[in-house]
Amino acid sequence: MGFKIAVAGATGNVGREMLDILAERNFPADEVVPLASSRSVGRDVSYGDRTLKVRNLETYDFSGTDFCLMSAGGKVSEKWSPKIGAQGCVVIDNSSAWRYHADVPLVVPEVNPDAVEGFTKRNIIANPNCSTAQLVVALKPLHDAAKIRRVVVATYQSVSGGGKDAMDELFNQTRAVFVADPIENKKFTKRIAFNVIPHIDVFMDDGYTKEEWKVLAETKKMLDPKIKITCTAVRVPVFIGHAEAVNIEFENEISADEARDILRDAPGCLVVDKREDGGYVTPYECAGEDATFISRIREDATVENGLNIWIVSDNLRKGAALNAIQIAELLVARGLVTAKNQAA
Ligand code: 11C
Repeated sequence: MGFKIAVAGATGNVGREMLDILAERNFPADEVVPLASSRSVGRDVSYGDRTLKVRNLETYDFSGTDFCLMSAGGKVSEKWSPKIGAQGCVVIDNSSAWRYHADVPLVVPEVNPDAVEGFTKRNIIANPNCSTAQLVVALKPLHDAAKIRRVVVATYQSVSGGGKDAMDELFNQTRAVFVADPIENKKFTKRIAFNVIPHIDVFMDDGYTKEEWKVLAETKKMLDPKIKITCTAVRVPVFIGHAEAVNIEFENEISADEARDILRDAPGCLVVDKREDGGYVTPYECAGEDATFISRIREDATVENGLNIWIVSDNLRKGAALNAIQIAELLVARGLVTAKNQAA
């Protein structure tokens, strides 16, 4: 007998990806229940070759459900995740609501799998921000090999990170440019078509954006609080796939060739680094893929032990839905969650 798993926020970009990935990976589920706000109740969503009807998150009884994959935004998660957890259902939350709580594990299975053990306090495990997830998958094996001292990240983030409305805005503005219609900015503060915007999420008092702060705080929580890290997060007119240009300074010597070999063997990483025209991965090619792709690995001769790398991944998959499902798989593999209908 398998698990009963709810997907909250099932009509959103990440929720739909969660349903696809559950089916694709044959997650051992007897029942999958798509949930959303009352506005979306009754809508159809796909789960493999089946069509499921969306049910109401607010009236759903979680007591017989083993997992809730939550991708309904921070406010909904703040309100509902503790209630769902208290009903004995393990919440794997994709929002930023719980990531920074000391008693909530923040987990990327390739990076800090043992942290899942701490989920029982609240029955909540947090999924990182998409730009952090792909970053730590690549940094972890390099940190283990040569100890990272400092990281400087510039992100190039696709509009799907901002949800379906953001994708529609890029599409509509691009079309408007070609047919000479007026350009409307709703989701983004400036035009995104044929432009780049150095602003994701709200501004903080120190001049950084919350997106940049998340990369710092989450990398420290999952990888090592001693790592010095700074970030500039930029939105680019790409539908799916976040890219990152990353400069890394190490405590110990590490060559580009050594780094390439280490990353080739590292879980979740796929090195494509041919040093020729097209011998690297771009966001367009990573959409729909599970791997974190690493290209352009080269030494930075301006510091003692430095490397530059280029990281690309599908932000809706490794950055969100896939990571959440990998966490559920890890809990199952370690016997930390067993199916309620089996125990009965
Ligand atoms: C973006 N990274 O690309 C954001 C989306 O904290 O999970 C995810 C926000 C988060 O806009």
